[in-house]
Amino acid sequence: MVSETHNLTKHWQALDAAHHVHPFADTAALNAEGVRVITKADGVYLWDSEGRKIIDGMAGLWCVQVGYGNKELAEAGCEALRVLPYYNHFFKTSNPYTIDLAAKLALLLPNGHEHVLFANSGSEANDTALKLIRYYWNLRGRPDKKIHISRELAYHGVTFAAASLSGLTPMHPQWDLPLPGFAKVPAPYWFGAKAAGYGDIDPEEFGLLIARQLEDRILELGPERVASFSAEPIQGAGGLIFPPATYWPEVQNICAKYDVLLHIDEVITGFGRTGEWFGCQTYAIHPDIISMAKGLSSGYQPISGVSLGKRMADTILNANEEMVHGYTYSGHPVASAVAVRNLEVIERTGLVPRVKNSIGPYLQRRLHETFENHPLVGEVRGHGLLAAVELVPNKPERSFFPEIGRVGSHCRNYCFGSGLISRAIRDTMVLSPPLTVSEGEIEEIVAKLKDAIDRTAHDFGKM
Ligand code: PXG
Repeated sequence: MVSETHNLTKHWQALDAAHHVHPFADTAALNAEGVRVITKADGVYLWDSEGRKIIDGMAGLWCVQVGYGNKELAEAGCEALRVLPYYNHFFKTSNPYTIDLAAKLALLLPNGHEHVLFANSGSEANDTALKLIRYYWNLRGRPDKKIHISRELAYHGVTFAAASLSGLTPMHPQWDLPLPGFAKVPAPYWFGAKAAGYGDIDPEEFGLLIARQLEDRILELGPERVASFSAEPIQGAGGLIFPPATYWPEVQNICAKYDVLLHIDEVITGFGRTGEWFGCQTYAIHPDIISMAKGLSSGYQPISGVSLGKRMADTILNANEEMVHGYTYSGHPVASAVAVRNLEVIERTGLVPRVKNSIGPYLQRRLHETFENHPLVGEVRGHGLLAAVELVPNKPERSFFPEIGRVGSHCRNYCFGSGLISRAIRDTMVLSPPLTVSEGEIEEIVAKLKDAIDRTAHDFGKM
């Protein structure tokens, strides 16, 4: 007998296939397979329309810091919906929710970042950041400084500018990107160094070498033409790339030497993910401009922001002319109210020190214990509640599988089948659970991932 839930799933799958276009999807293939319909969520768990319980090792898309089902955030949103469901900031107006959020962020942000502009997504934040960088150089009488440098394997979003800034090359050809004026330098991906021909270099030396390629690129392009360098403190969607300790200090020296603005994308690393409020604090980075999104509202509402360091704020905010930029929903009152409450919850419940001192180290230790000597695993790496398990054919060689992504997606399918969401980036299994995850839930995640990696190893003749 076909159950009622099953019929409902089929109904939703058919309607979804008929009318809904999915992001980052092969539509025909997805429709043939049928989507998974997620119907509710609580804590670190999701449920699908078949009633299956799934543990979310990715906090949605790296964003649900406080876990699902937080009633305080829901109440803050409901209250704002009742009191002030919408108003804008264009007509010389503001609202208490957005004012509170900007003031709260000014207290949390590093290095004198006291001013924030709001947008609705990480991509919009990065578009905004690049516009502000151009505006800054125009105001400073340096209109030739127009080239934006970023890194290979970077992910900064999908709008024209953010996709151009991104260094994941499959993101470009469908849309004739990157736009002119975008240049790339290599990522400090030490695990891939041997395969890329750098030999048996140690991480510290590799960090310096890669940083100095930024200098070479700036000199090649002409420092007088380079506006900015954009980077995530830790590269997220590019495969969780943790820079060697030597990398960031050298990059900062180079940016200062050639008067290149440093734009830091904290969309994944912000709001406690690395055990500090911002990844900049983890790596002692002093950015001129910061993009943030995701964990700002724990993903409960679409909201993002760009903060200005002193140098940019002093110039842009004293331009004595209208800054011709802003969105209908910049600083939306409901999203702002939810974000303020989210920051309060993160602070009150001590989630940031929890990631730094207890639950982050617990996740890292359990992954190392479980996978360090696994025949399919080349490296376990992580920081805070970000972790990656790199699947390789030969650990000492640090080489990759010939058909990149096949083993990873095979393993990812086993994870999904057993009720764990883990992301496969190329052949690297990635975890980024909610900051509220318990030790018991980490045990469940690790056990399910181990089962999936064991089965994958077996299928590919490694066990
Ligand atoms: N910067 C970074 C560092 C990101 O990770 C964006 C900007 C863009 O944000 P929006 O809100 O425009 O999506 C992101 C987004 C994945 C995945 O599968 C990662 C992201 C988005 C979608 C999927 O890892 N990161």
